[in-house]
Order: sequence, then structure tokens, then C-alpha cells
Amino acid sequence: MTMLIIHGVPLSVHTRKVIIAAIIKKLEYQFKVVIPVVPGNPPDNWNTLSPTGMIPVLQDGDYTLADSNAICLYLDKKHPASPVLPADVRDYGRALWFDAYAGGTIFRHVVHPLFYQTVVNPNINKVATDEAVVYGVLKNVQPKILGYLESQIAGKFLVGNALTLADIAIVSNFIVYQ
Ligand SMILES: N[C@@H](CCC(=O)N[C@@H](CS)C(=O)NCC(=O)O)C(=O)O
Repeated sequence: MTMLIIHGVPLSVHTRKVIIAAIIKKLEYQFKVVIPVVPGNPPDNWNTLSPTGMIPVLQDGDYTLADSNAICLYLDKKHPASPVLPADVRDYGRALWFDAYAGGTIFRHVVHPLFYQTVVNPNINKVATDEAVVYGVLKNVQPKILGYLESQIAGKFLVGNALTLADIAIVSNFIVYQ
């Protein structure tokens, strides 16, 4: 089996999804640290590897794929053992929905602004945290988003009775959120 190369940084919620999927599937991978927000960090061929400039990117031999969702679906199809997507078609749709909700709503509207304000701005951009933005996210944005999630979980897992991409994507966000 070709050794997978995952470009990214474990702190990134989207990179973490791919790492967890690889671990669940017992796939061997090598990690290459790319931190897009740090000027000069990405390798010279980064634009070729990542059309958006974002992490993660997977290299599987001569095959390159960007986007955590595309990568997880690719790995699940290529290595069907220990699936991260359910077989049942309705559960499958729901798992994809929570993955989209994790990236498009939780990350974009809660985790990213908080992380940007409290970690990237003071440490990398050397700009003070805008407390009004942080307060606005916590007070006005987060309650509806977390409230929806709370209404959706009935047991141990978000979809069906096994760990899926839905849980992986949501928890990956909560680790950074915490
Ligand atoms: N839809 C993409 C989103 C990836 C994404 O937002 N990555 C962030 C880190 S978690 C990133 O690269 N940010 C740096 C930038 O925007 O330049 C995916 O699922 O892989």
C-alpha cells in the first residue's frame, strides 16, 4: 500500500478529520506540516497541490486531492473496511449533512472567528483580539447553532449507532473551540 501524505496541521479542524479517518481505517500516513496563515510556510508547489491554498491536501502516490470532505469520501471508497460513512442511504445523507454543517456553519460562523480573534490575530498578525467580535459570536451566533445540534443528538452518536464522519467533523471543531 502506498504511504499516504497528509499536508496540513493537526490543530486544523479539517486536517484532523482526515487524520482521524486514516487512523480509523488503519492507513499508514506521513504528515507534512503546512500552515497557510503563516507567511512563507507553505512549500513552493503549494498552489499546485491546493487550488484554494487551504489545508488539508492528500497525496496518494501520484494522486492529489484537496478538501477534507472529498478526501474522507475518497478514502472510504478506496478502503471500505472500517467505514466512516454509513451503508444506509438515509444515514449516509445525514452524515454528509452534519459534515457540511460542521464546515459551513460551525467552523465558518463560530470556530473560525473565535480562533482568528483569539489565536491568529494576537500571535501571528500581532493585532489585538477584537473582543466585540468574540462577544458577538458567543452571544448571538453560537446559541442557535449549538441548540440545533443539541436537538439532533439522541444517543451516543449523531447518526445511527456507530461513529461516522458526522461525529468526526463536529468533534474536530469542538476540540479547537475548547
Ligand atoms: N472545505 C475545506 C476547508 C478547509 C479550511 O478551511 N482549512 C483552513 C484550516 S482549518 C485553512 O486552510 N485556512 C487557511 C486559509 O484560509 O488560508 C475542507 O474541508 O478541507
